[in-house]
Amino acid sequence: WPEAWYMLKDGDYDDQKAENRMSPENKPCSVGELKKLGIAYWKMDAETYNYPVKAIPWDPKDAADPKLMAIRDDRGYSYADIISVKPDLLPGYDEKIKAFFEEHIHDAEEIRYIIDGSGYFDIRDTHNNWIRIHIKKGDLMTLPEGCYHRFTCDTTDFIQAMRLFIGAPVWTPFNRPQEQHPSRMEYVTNYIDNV
Ligand code: KMT
Ligand code: NI
Repeated sequence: WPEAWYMLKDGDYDDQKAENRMSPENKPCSVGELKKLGIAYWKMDAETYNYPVKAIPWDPKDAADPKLMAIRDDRGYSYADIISVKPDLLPGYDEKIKAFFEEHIHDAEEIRYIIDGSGYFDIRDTHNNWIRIHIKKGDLMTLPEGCYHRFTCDTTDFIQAMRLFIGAPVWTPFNRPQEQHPSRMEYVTNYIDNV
């Protein structure tokens, strides 16, 4: 699992790409806590298998990695493409990085397999605190539908991720507040109220 920690409150840090750990003492977030919030994780072999970065959308049936194919079949993923987030690779980098960092939900699972680089996914715990998850090459992570989250590059300013999806991809973010959104209500029922 990736390293995760509770982060400083918004307004108490200047740089979204910094670790922004609690101080003076780091407050780690355990794998158990992440699982309770609905996060799923697989460690993948991103060294052996290479993916066609330019071919977008790319069909996950072309995956040579048997572990990836098993996850795809088990969870019904039928679409994949690759996004490169880097100032000179992603058109409109500054605006996109800003949009990724707006707190939002989706009406579907968010599935990211990091094939190169690293970055941070922040998710809310049950008390509305931010947990910062440092994902890097070889991490495949899913966030459930309706889970408030945001993304930023880290100080390396580079991440390349395979985005998987069930059916035709819809990446629409619904920015907070979304308390009446069916996906949010479902998430609250399953992961917040039930603890
Ligand atoms: C997202 O949904 O925030 C992204 O796709 C960001 C890049 S993937 C690590
Ligand atoms: Ni998202």
